[in-house]
Amino acid sequence: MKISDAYLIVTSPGRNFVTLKIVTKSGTYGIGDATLNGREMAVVAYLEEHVVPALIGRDAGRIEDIWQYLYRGAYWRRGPVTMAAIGAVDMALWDIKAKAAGMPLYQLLGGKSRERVMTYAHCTGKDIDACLAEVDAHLKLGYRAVRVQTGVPGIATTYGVAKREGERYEPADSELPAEHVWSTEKYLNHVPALFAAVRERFGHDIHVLHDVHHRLTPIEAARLGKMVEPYHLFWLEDCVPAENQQSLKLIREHTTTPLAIGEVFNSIHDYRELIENQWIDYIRTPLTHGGGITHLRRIADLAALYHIRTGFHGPTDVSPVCLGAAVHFDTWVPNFGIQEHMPHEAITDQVFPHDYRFEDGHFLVGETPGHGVDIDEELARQYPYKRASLPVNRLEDGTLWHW
Ligand code: CS2
Ligand code: MG
Repeated sequence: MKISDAYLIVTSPGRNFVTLKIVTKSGTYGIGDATLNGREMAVVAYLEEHVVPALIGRDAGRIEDIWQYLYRGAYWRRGPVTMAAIGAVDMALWDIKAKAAGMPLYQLLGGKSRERVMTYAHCTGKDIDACLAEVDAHLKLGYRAVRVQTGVPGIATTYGVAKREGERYEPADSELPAEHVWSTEKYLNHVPALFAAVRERFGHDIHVLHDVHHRLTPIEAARLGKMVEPYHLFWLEDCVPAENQQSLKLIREHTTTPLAIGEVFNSIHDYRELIENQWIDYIRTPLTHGGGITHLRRIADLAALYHIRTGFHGPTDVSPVCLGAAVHFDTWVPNFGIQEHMPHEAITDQVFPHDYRFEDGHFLVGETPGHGVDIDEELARQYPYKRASLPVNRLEDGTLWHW
């Protein structure tokens, strides 16, 4: 299974995606997602300049050795660009190995631990009523878990809420970062009423999630966690930036609201203190950004020792390739929690044909050998890359804040 070719496909069917294709001498190929939202071309350059030339001629079956070669061997370790590049290689190699074995990927990982993968949907609205209507619509689609976000009175733009009716809040559409305004005070005064309204209208049987997008200080996050305890969230996500892992200790000491973190993490070392001290409940890193299946498996196994479960990031900037591989991982991993599901646009799904299915609020894994996702390269060529940026965030006085 010698690697004879490897190349990048950059396409923008609705938004930018970077895909690595690795081809072996026998003709068997695998694909991996290398998309890093707003930094796509940095990963392309890393792969094309430093990784692809070193892959040619290697045995595609030596997944572990190639992972170590790209991680330890590189001297410059970790970071989102490096780990997304390694993640794409790893995903493509697991795809090749599973195809060569004639098995769907989940079989190679150890087989099914469950029949279906619970997902959560995004429900956002400019105000509480609009958000409740979204929850209603998603429950009718079969979802059992909903992430709720609303506009905050007095703030023009809020994370998770689209600018105009009928629009998605993602993708980032401006070439340079748009500027958003944030007020922690206004947000904290408003947000508990959202959860109260959801519980009052829909009762206590559904799972309710919320994303703070790193905007609070530890003591503010502790206050929020405590205030919303009566509404028993499934999780409170990214309530603080976690460069300082000890922040989560402070929050944990004040509240029983479950905490999820890690969509911007890329290494087991970003999690180590959080996991070993049981300061969190869910790990969020998607396969692409965390160095692929090989590395995420290690993080999930460490987490399992401490009753911590997976809740992988699955917004539209995680391509169907990563999502498809995640559905296999989720089907196997013993300490699965939930999978984020933000449906891709129809044209994205056409460029990336796949065999995972969505039914009744759950993903169902496919039986095609490999991870079950392919790329239509001819169609992909019709959607050229366009530079796009995520926004930045400022406080009302102009101070640059966390986005
Ligand atoms: C979000 C993402 O899905 C989530 O939880 O935090 O939409 C995030 O903003 C984007 O993936 C950034 O690339
Ligand atoms: Mg998030």
